[in-house]
Amino acid sequence: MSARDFNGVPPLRVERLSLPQSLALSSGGQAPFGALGYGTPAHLSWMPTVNARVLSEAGAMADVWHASEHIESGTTGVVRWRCDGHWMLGAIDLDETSEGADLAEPAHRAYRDLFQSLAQTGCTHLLRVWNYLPRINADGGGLERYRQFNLGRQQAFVEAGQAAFEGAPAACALGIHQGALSIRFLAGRVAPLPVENPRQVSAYHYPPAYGPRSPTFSRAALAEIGGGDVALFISGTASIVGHETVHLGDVRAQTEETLRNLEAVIAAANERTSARFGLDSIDAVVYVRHVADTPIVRQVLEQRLGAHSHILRHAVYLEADICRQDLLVEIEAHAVAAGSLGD
Ligand code: 3EB
Repeated sequence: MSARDFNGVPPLRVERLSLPQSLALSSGGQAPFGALGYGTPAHLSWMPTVNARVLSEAGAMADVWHASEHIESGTTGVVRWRCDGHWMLGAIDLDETSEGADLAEPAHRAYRDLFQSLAQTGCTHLLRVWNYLPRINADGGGLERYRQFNLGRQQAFVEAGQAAFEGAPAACALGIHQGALSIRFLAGRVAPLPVENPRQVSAYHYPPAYGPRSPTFSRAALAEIGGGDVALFISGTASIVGHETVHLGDVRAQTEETLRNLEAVIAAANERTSARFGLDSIDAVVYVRHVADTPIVRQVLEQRLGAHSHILRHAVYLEADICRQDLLVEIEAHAVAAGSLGD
C-alpha cells in the first residue's frame, strides 16, 4: 500500500519497544517520526523522556510513532515539534523553578505556545496530551500546584478557541519528583471523537471542590489513523466513581476499581466505532505512587488479566504521584484496531 491510503490519510503507527530496539530504528540514518520514552536517556531529540523511575523489569521502554517520511521539525516558543503535514508530535520541557511556586502561569505559557505551534503546522486538533508536573501535590502558595496547572491550562484552551469541555483531548497528568514541567502531545488535522465514562462525572465538569478550574480532558479519544485502523487513546484512569475517590488507603481495591473504569471507558468507545477494543489488548502505563505497592498492583492485574495477556506483557510501570493526594494508582493506555468511526 502507498503511504497515502484510500481515505487519503497517511498512516500513523505506534509500537512499544525496548530502548535498544528503538535505538536500532534510528541507527540506519533518519530517526522515526517520534517517541515517548520511559526511563530513556534525555538527549535523544526525537524521543523526549518521562522523568520517572521505571519499576518494571524490562527497564527503559518507548512508544515509537511512525508517520510518513517527509518530516519537518521546528520550535515554536517553548515547544519542539515534528510534523509530517498530517500528524504532529510535540514536547515541552519548561523549567519553572525560577518563577516561584505558582504553576498556573507556566502552564498557561506552555499551552499558549502549544496551540501556537498547532496553528503553525495546520495540525490544529489535539488528540492526546501527556502532562508531567514536578511536585504535583505540593502547595503552590494557597493552592495545590495541580489545581494551579488546571487554571493555566483551561485558560489557554479557552483563549485559543480549543474545546475545553466536551471534545477536549485525552490526557494524563502525573507528578514527577524532579525536572521540568514536561508536556508531550499528539495532534492531527481531524478532530478526534471524544469518549466519556458513564461511571464517572466528566472531569471538565468536576465540582469546584477539586479546584477553581476543572481539568481539561476527555476520558478517551478515538481517531482514524489511516490504513483502515482506529486508535483509542485512554486518559489516565483511577479509582474515581462519580467525582469521588473511592477505597481510600486501599491500593488493592483502587486497582480493581481502576480496572472497572477502564472496562467501562473501553465499552463506551466500542459503541462509537466498528473497531473492537478490549482491556487485555491495550498498551498500558501503570503509575504507582508508593513503590512498595507495586507487587500488590501487579498481583491484582495478573489475577484479573493473566500474566501472559498482551496488556501485562507490554505494560510499563512507573513511579509517579497522582493528581489527587488520595489516589495510589493510575493507568493510561492506547490501542489500535481495524475499523472506522461513524456508521
Ligand atoms: C481523574 O480521573 C484522575 O488533569 O489531565 C486523569 C487524567 C487525571 C488526566 C489531567 C487528570 C488528568 O481525575 C486524574
